[in-house]
Amino acid sequence: MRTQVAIIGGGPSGLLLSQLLHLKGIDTIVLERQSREYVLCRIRAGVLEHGFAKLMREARCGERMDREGEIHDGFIIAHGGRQNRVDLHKYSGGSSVVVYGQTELTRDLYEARDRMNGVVIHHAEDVQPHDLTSATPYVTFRKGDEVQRIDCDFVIGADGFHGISRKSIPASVLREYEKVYPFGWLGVLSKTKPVSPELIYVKHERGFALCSLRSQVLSRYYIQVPLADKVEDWSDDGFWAELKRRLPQEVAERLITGPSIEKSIAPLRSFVAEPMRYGNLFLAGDAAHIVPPTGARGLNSAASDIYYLYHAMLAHYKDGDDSGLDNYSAKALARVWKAQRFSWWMTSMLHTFPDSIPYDQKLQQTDLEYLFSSEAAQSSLAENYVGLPF
Ligand code: RFL
Ligand code: PHB
Repeated sequence: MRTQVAIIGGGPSGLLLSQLLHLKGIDTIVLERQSREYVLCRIRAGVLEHGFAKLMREARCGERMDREGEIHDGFIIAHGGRQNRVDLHKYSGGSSVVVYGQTELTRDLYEARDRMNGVVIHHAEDVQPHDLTSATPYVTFRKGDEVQRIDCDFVIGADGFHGISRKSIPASVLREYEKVYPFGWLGVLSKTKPVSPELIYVKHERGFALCSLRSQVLSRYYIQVPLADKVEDWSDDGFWAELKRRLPQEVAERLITGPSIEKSIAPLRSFVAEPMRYGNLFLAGDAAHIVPPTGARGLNSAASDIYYLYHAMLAHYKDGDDSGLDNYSAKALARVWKAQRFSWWMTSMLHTFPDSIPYDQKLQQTDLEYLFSSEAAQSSLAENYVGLPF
């Protein structure tokens, strides 16, 4: 097989790039290890920044998002018996975010790829890129008993944090920066009316909690749990009881509970791999960087990588201009590190750290007091939450 751009990973990053390039006449093949059903069962992000929504529309995948997604102009931070609203619209110069699930967005991308006869190969095992520093790279994979080969101009590593693309960059070239947090998030999805029309981030001494949503009939809640906890340790009743303990009383009183339709634990981690290019391999999304979900930046950072890559590929194929490809890593990383900083800050301010000393706790309180006493601080939060410009 031959294609112009071989994309490893059929998550949102890989599919979005494939779709955007296809619309400009650039040929791609996407290799995905899992089945489509498996990819669509992973419940992850819920908050999309404005720039991402725009990119979805450009990819002609924005119709359902615009119909069913909710525009949010603000969110609440509950702390120390108070509930403060962050007015995103006011403090970001009129911007907002879209609440629309990653699952739905990925489904829209798959459907668009189907409509255009895009090639997505599922159950691709043992995917391996080769000759990445040559002008003729290729990717091999096994489907059933048969080993196949795709010759290409470029390989895109969009295969998430546990993928193989990053690992094909030699250790002498790759630098990795990592911070592991001593807790995870236990998330529950339930077919219940959300407790609040806007997201509520809760700082509580028993641990962080988040009330989020997917629609007016589908709620998503999270609580901070110790790293050692297993999903099996948490019954639905146990989860709701703990969530209620952490919510402000009047919010807990109106919380509607129900059976969980999904329950999972995600450990919190910050990670960046540099550079994001090696020869003709380009990393994008979680393959190159991950953040703790507190700032809702993960998928949004993937989107800006895809935006830069898409334009770099266009310039290469249409104008013979390689400057975008040459600058890709530096440009993407500059924005990635800002998302890292913001996610680390939100995480540090809102979680309970098992090893914190009273001094640290005072600083956390002061951070929040300063935030809600300073318009400049709220502007900084809002500007980062709605997404820095691409
Ligand atoms: P993905 O989604 O991990 O997709 C990678 C795909 O590659 C496949 N793959 C392989 N394919 C072939 N060969 C191999 N060897 C392969 N290895 C892996 C995988 O099967 C998979 O299908 O990465 P991508 O596309 O870069 O997308 C990144 C996002 O998924 C991620 O950043 C977000 O979900 C993070 N995130 C959030 N981001 C936001 O912007 N806003 C949010 O509100 C938000 N909330 C969240 C989140 C992540 C969470 N978890 C579970 C970590 C909430 C949570 C709880
Ligand atoms: C979610 O709805 O899954 C969600 C929302 C905001 C976050 C993280 C996750 O910061």
